[in-house]
Amino acid sequence: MEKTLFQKICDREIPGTIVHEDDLCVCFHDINRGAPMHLLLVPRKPIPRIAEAAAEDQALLGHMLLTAPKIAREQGFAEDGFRLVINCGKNGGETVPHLHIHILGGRQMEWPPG
Ligand code: IU
Repeated sequence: MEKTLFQKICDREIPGTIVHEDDLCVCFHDINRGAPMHLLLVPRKPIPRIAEAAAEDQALLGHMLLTAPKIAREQGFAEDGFRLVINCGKNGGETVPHLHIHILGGRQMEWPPG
C-alpha cells in the first residue's frame, strides 16, 4: 500500500522538521503554523483517523497522549499552557488522512474553535 504523506515524513523520504521520534510515534513542525508553536504528533502506524483506531491501538494512543506534553515541555512552551487537537473527518476539518495530534502553543488560545 502507498505510504501516507506523514509516513514519508516519519521515514525521512520527504523533508520535515522532526523534534521527537520513538518506536511508536514521530513529531514534527506543521508546515502551515496556526500558532507560534505548532507541532504534529503522528503514530508510525498509519491509522487514518481517530474514529478508525481499534482496541489494539489503546497503548499507542495512551503513549501519544503522554508524549505530547513531554514534547511541549522539551520544546519550551508548556509552562503557559498549550492545546492538543485531533480533527476527525469532514466536519472535524481533517485534511490529511493519517491520525495526528496538533500540539499548539505560544499564544493565548480562544474558545470555541472555528
Ligand atoms: P488536519 O487536522 O488534517 O487538518 O491537519 C493537517 C495538518 O497537516 C495541517 O495543519 C497542515 O498544515 C499540515 N501539513 C503539513 O504539516 N505538511 C504537509 O505537507 C501537509 C499538511 I499536505
